[in-house]
Amino acid sequence: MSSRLLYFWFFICCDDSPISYILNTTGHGVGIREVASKTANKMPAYKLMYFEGKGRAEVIRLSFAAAGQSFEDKRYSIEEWYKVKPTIPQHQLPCLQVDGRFIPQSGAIMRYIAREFGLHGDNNDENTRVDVILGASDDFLKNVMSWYYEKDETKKEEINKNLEETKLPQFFSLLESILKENDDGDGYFVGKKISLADILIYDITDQTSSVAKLPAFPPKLAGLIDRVKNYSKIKEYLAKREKLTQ
Ligand SMILES: N[C@@H](CCC(=O)N[C@@H](CS)C(=O)NCC(=O)O)C(=O)O
Repeated sequence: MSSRLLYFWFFICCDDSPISYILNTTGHGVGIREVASKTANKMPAYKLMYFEGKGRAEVIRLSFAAAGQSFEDKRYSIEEWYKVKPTIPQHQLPCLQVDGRFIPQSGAIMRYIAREFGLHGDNNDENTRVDVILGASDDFLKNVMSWYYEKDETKKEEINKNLEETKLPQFFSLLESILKENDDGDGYFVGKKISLADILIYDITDQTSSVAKLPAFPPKLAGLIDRVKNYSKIKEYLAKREKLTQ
């Protein structure tokens, strides 16, 4: 397997539980509100732990970038990882440390950051719209995951064909119709500003393009992808990230 694929993904949104927990080092749950109140008067120190590569961490890095929030971007080598793994809650990455407390699960982390920095919509309807897009993305990503984990080359090719000819066009057309419901598709997925939904869709199309030939974007989706890439803080981040393994 190429190193490009070794670090490929994934993702995402596996956290369907209604409550996300911040864990302390011994793994006990601590409610998000408790942490928020403890840190209300100062900006917490963020440390995102993952591997070299985009994978499940990139949407979180992009969200920090969009928010203009600095964070420590800790990238473990495989050797380093096996040394620290027993100390990390749930023994998987990504994991975010917020003032020393741990948040495991990429879905929980991305939502936590989005809520902290106004990237999860401004009211219940908008929060829900973001969640609908996260859910649809999760459904789509199952196809990519099945390709990723398939060992039989013939079956892998079939999955890839199905991805390129059916699943990707279906996903893009769904996104196009959701986009059109807001500002006639000429703005963002939700409300009047960028949100986690836009950032995630940009990241999924970017990462999927390294394993499948993407069909042409429908017009409104093409515009959205362009807006995200050119969102000034994201543009700045993208200009610096080419060192990442893809
Ligand atoms: N549901 C978890 C899955 C995390 C996961 O599978 N992480 C992989 C990397 S993408 C990992 O930590 N692999 C190393 C290991 O399990 O030792 C999430 O979304 O964060």
